[in-house]
This record gives sequence, C-alpha cells and structure tokens, in this order.
Amino acid sequence: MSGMSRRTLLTRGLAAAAGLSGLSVAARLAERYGLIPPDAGNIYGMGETLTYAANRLIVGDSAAREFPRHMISTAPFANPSMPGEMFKRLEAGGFADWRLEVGGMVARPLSLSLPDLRRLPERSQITQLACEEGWSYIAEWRGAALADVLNAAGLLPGARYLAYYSTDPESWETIDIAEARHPQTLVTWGMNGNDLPVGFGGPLRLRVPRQLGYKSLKFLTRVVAVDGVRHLGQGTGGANPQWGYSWYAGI
Ligand SMILES: Nc1nc2c(c(=O)[nH]1)N[C@H]1C(S)=C(S)[C@@H](COP(=O)(O)O)O[C@H]1N2
Ligand SMILES: [Mo]
Repeated sequence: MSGMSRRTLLTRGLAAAAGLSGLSVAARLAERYGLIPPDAGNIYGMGETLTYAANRLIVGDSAAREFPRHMISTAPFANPSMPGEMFKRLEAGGFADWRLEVGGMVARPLSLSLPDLRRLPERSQITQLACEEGWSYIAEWRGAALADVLNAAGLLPGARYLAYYSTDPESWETIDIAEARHPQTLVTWGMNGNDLPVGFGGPLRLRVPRQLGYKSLKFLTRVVAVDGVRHLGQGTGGANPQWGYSWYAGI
C-alpha cells in the first residue's frame, strides 16, 4: 500500500525535524505537543508513536481522498461480521428501537433514533474502505457528520478520545477527538444510494475514511467521550489493537 511508504517518509521527516538527533528527541517533541498515542512506549511502542505524531503534525486535518462517481466499485466486498444477539432483537423490530447513545464527557447525553440522525445535515462522500488484509473497495456513504452529533451533545473540554461500540460486545474502537471531529468522519445510514445494508454494518456504521477498515465500526450503537483509554477493556484502545493491530491506523 502506498500509504505505508508515505508513513515511513513522514516518520523519518519527524525525526529529521527533531534535529537529526534520533528518535528520542522526536518522541519528546511528540510528547510536548500532545501527539502521543494513548499507550505509547508501553504496548504501542516507538514506531507507532512516531507514525501517529508525524501524521498529526504533517498530515494534520488533511482529507482522505474522495473519488469520482464512476469509480464506485460494482461489487464491494462485505467482510463477514457477527452483529450479535442484541442486533437480532433490533432487526426483528425493523430497527425501530435502534438508538445511538452519546455519553461520557458531554454536557447533554443523547439517545438518537435513526430518524433523529437522518434529520441532521446530510453529508456524503465517495471514499475507499481498505482492510489491513489487503483488499479494498470504493463506495458512496451517506449520513451525518459525527462532529454535528458531538456538538449537539456538547463535548466537555477534557475529552480527548471517543470510544465507540456496536451491538456485538466484542467489537469496539477508539479514535482521538481530532479524528472524531474531522468533517469526513460520518455516522452513516446510507450506501450507494440505498439504506446501508446489514452486510456493510447497517443500519448504522461509523465511517472513519482516514484510517484502515477496522476503525469503521459496523452496527454502531454508542459513542462515549473519554479523557483516556487505559481504563477501557484491556486498556489497548479497542478490540483490534487487542489482537495486535495498531491503535492508530492512518492511511
Ligand atoms: N462491528 C464490527 N465492525 C467491523 C468489523 C467487525 O467484525 N464487526 N470488521 C472490521 C474490519 S476488520 C473491516 S476491514 C471492515 C470491513 O468492512 P466491509 O464489510 O464494508 O468490507 O469492517 C470493520 N468493522
Ligand atoms: Mo479488516
């Protein structure tokens, strides 16, 4: 993936920017500017710290690539996933009781129905979803900006990460607040002109197009603003990092 070589370049760039004096200086710089992934130096290690820091410093608020309509994949690949028991109950009721709970470090916790979410300003994007296993597809996603949802709830100043959960209790992830507020990060209910199919995470999926596919959690039910991730689950910041993938999956 070409993103890999770009990442390597950026990582080297950060080390160079730190005065060619080696990784420790760059790491201290990263720390000074608050660019340390949640568990750096422990499970995440130096390489990921620098990848994350370099991306935040150099890539910053840059956008994931958006594609013209004719590049939408004709046969997108739905990676099989298990939505869990709670999903089956909600599906039996036609998803009428589906809610997105918004909680944690917010001024006004919310419980939003699917129609509530569809009343928010509509956003769409044609972006690529890339799995770490090497395949990818391009699709149009439609939904609300996660930033609008968070603004409605009123993020408290100490919030630094957003944890998000699905009907499957085993599947959850976290992103930093900059990623959560990024205009391309969407709470999606539509795909390629239709309701989001169950195979692709319907009725509700978080789309995080600047990171690898596993950050785009299917069957989204809950987002929680937190000031750190170590107290969540096994402290790795998500289910995928728990299995050995990077917490930061920027592409
Ligand atoms: N709830 C849930 N979300 C999930 C997964 C999962 O198993 N459960 N798999 C992830 C992984 S590893 C990838 S690559 C993408 C696959 O998305 P797709 O089915 O649209 O191809 O979904 C992600 N979101
Ligand atoms: Mo994946």
